[in-house]
Amino acid sequence: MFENNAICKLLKIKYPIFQGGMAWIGTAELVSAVSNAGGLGLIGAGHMPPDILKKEIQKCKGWTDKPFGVNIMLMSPFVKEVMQLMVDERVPVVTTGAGNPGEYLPALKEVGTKVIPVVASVALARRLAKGGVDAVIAEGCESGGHIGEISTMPLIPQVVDAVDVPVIAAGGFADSRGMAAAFSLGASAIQMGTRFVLSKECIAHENYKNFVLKAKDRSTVVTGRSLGHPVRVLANKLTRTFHEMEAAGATPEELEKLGEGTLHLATHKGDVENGSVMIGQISGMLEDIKSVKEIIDDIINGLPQAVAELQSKYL
Ligand code: TUI
Repeated sequence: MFENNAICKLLKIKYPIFQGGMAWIGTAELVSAVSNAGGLGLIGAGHMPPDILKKEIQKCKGWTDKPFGVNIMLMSPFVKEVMQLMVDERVPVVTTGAGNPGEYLPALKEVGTKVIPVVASVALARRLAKGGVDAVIAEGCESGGHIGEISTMPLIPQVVDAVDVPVIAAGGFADSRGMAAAFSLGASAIQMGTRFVLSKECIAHENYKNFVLKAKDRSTVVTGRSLGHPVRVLANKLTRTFHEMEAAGATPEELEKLGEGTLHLATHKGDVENGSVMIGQISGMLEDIKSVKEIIDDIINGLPQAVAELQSKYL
């Protein structure tokens, strides 16, 4: 299985499943569990300072002998030092969010690190593929956290047609049916964040997990469109205040200030009313907390049935 899968071959992993690199909760506990289960775990570096990130990398190296990666937010104030750390630590895979990692490519390639940016548009996918990245993650706006404006279904085939590197599909995936759909759109792998939040190994506060378990199909909202950086979160007191202030003509500075520190408040303090509960739209489908290994095994084991059901619709 997956012997000819472009992503499994490129990264030397068993299954073409990435764990989205989530800030604060994409820690060594989750990352090593995903890599040990045959997928690719990714530390969510967010705005983490390099000394803390280094400790997280060292934990991963101790807890798994499989490939893992780091997801780097290009807007982080520490981005230059963090990229140097990737080189020094010979991290196998770097994924990037919110920008163009082009200037860091030569140094990373030099040490054999695979560079895989997250893109939310065809134009950026094309530009980065020409610039020499190893693959691209095309992320639809069904995802949680910072998002683009195009949903997964139209984004994936357009990116697949535009680039000649493998494509990982992200945004709305959580089961075997989704994986079969990603393959049929031309992607070689899926990335999941939301599904792995509801895992035993994820260190998110239990209030966060319980709030996500209660989510229905329409429970998420998008804040920050007027600021030019849309963010998908579960609707709560914070999002209602945000939208009221926005409608009342609050300045971008006032709105930015409202969001400061709110992700940590939700993930670690468990304040799911005043905190930012970033999660994808597929949360509405999820009803259980499983181990990472169960999550991955269930998707892989369910794949033949999902494909058989596809065929039953037309054969
Ligand atoms: O990065 C994400 N999602 C994230 S990062 C994050 S961390 C955070 N921490 C504290 C407060 C707020 C956030 C939470 N969620 N996804 C990857 C992603 N990248 N989605 C969209 C993009 C993107 C957007 C614009 C990539 C490139 C880009 O380039 C601009 C352009 O010119 O097209």
